[in-house]
Amino acid sequence: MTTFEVINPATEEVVSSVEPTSAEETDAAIARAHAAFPAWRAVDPGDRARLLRRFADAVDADIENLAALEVANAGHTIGNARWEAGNVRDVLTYYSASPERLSGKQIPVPGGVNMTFHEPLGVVGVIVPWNFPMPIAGWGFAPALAAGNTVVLKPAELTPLTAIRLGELARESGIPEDVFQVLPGKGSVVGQRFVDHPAVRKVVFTGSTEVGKQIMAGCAARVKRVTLELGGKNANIVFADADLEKAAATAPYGVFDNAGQDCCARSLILVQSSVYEKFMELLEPAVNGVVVGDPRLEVTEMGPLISAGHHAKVSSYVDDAAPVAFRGNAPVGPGYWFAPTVVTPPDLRHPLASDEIFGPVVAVVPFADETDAVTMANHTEYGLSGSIWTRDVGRAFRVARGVEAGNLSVNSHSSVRYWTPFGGFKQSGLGRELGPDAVDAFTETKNLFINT
Ligand code: TAP
Repeated sequence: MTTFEVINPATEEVVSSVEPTSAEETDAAIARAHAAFPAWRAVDPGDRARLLRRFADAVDADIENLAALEVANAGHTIGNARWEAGNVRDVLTYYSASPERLSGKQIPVPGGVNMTFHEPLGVVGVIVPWNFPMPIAGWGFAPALAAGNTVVLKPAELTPLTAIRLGELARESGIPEDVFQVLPGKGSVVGQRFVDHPAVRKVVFTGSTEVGKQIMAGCAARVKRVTLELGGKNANIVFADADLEKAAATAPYGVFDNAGQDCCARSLILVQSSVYEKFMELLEPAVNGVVVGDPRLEVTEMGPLISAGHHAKVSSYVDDAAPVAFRGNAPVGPGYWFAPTVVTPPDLRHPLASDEIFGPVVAVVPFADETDAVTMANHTEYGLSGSIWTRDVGRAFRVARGVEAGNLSVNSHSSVRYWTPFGGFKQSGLGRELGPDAVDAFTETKNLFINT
């Protein structure tokens, strides 16, 4: 089978070539994972916990190497790539506590004793996109393995290198080869087999809403469990009473981080009309200050877009007719560079205000009052995350309760903390990853009654 080339998006050079997994090889890997399941679920909880901690330690010892791979493969800045590898370590460590805490309940019933068990599902298929190849993989495989499932993992075709390395590190840590397998290849081949193969009991998918819908439909045909993390068009709501300097200084990092290729990117800034002009004055130097360039350099804050195709898609939004307010800087020459761009569409029906562009393009739109802000933030069918900037605590709570999104932050742009649940409302997905309850998504509750 012909290999596919892995391209460095900052240089357009070939980094490596990878052999894609065929449909037959995928089926064989799923069969091995299915055969490995009884022994893996029978591993003593303490031993399974120790194996996951060893895996976490191996990731920790390999952080510089994993980060360098991600810089070369995905164009992530070295600072971000180190954080991403560290996140896999932390998520593995966090869920290494789970095998010893998978306790059920004893429920009082008449006539006997009743207890519940949390049983693993079997083979779990994890399908990962190219925007955060390491963390998104870890959010799926760590709780799945902790609960006693075996895992087949498909990285995105554009970014397979860190997933392949994580597979090696798992084996070096003593996780049996068939318990955690990494299968690079096409979504339409490998990913589709995860959906269609009856031995795969659950699919965890992160990616576009369009493919997510296909996966959900395919899983429905087999009543297969599914977790979906899909797109977002997230509002950053700035009220007149906010610390405007701070809101404007941090707004670029809420959307341009990872070159805007982030389902949590705050790509719609809603600003109360009374401070709109002031906010725009403050935003311009902040956007100009974003350091875009060689992702290997410690000072760099934003790298390139992932591919030529994606560059063309993002560029199509910023044509000559686009209402561009101002743009930051970007290198010229080889690499899929795109300057941070601020646009001012006339209303929320404009594609710049409603589409998930998944690039460094942010729309700024004024609003009148609190009710207006909530209505505007909810105009989209997405509902993943968002920010609220205000000094009024009551308003912060009212608006946070009113916005239909899974992850909100007040006076901050952060969405992901591995201790807390992450996921979307509406078409942003189904189910939650991370946090104390994520392991539940990888188990079935069994009820047992004993007649006494
Ligand atoms: P998708 O096509 O959704 O790809 C995501 C993952 O699903 C990849 O591993 C892909 O494999 C796989 N896949 C594709 N078709 C599949 C199928 N029929 N069955 C099973 N798996 C399949 O996303 P993309 O093309 O990379 O990006 C397109 C747009 O999606 C972006 O512009 C952005 O708007 C959105 N996106 C959102 C997210 C998040 S975090 N929500 C992440 C990435 C992209 P291949 O690599 O072989 O295609």
